[in-house]
Amino acid sequence: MLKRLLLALSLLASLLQAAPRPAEQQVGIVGGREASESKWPWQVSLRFKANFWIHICGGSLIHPQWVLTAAHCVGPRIHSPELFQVQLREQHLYYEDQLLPVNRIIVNPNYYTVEGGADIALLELGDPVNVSSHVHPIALPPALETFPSGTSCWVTGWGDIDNNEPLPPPYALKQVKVPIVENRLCDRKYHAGLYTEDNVLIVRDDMLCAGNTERDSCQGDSGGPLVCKVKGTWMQAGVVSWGEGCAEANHPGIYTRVTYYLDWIHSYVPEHS
Ligand code: 4AZ
Repeated sequence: MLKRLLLALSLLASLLQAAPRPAEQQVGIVGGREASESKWPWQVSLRFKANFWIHICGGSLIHPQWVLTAAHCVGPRIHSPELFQVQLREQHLYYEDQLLPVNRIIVNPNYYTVEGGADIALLELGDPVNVSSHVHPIALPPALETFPSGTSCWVTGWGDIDNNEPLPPPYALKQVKVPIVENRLCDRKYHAGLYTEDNVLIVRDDMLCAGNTERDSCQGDSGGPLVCKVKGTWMQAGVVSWGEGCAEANHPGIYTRVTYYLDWIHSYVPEHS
C-alpha cells in the first residue's frame, strides 16, 4: 500500500516536472522576456570550436576592439585564442552568424575558481568593429559607484531558462530586470545554505549580488553583462559569474563587480576609442 502510494507520488512528481509552463513564463534567462532588437547593443556571444562554433558564454563589448567576459569561460587553463570566436549582437543565436576572431585572451591573474573571485577576463578582437546604433560598447562605471539596492539593473543572455532547462530554439536573446542584493545581506543569505563559518566571506568585496526566485541569470549567461541605468546612463555593474543554482531561494546570482577591476581593465583597454 505504502509502496503504491510512493509510486503514484513519484509518477505525479515527474508529470508535474514535465508539464509545460504557461507561455508567458517560458521565457527568461530565468523570468523576463525576449529582448527587443534595438536593445543591449553591447551583448556578445562567446563561441568555442567544437563540431561547430558552440555558444559557451556571454560577453560585452566595452571598446571597439575589446570584449569583457568571465575568467571561467576561458580559463584558468590557457587556451589558444584560435579556439574562440565572438558573435556581436544577434537576436537569435546561430541564425545569422558572422563570427570574429579573437587575437588575445587575458585572464585575471588572481582567478582560480569562481568562488575565489577575480572571475574576469578580456578578449582582444582581431580588428576593431564598426560601431553603429545596433552594435556599440557599454560604458564602464565610475570607480565609486556601488550600485545600491533599488538601482535599476538588467541581465541579458542566451542561457538556461531554469535549472537544467536550456533556452529553446529559435534562441532569442532574453532580458530580465534583477533586484540588487547588498553584499552583506547576500553573504548572510549564502551562509544560511552553505556550511561555511560565519566569519568567512562567501560574497567577497569583488562580487555583487542580484536576483530572486523569479528573476536570475543561469548557466550559459556566464560572462555576460549586468547593466544598470544610473542618472540616465547605462553602465556595466557586473559580469555573470556564479551562484547556487538559478533563482533558488536565498541564493541570488553572483556577479564580478566591475568597479573592483577598473584599473586592471584599463591597463589593457584604452579609455577612449
Ligand atoms: C553557471 O553555472 C551559473 N544564478 C551562472 C549564473 C548563475 C549560476 C550559475 C546565477 O554558469
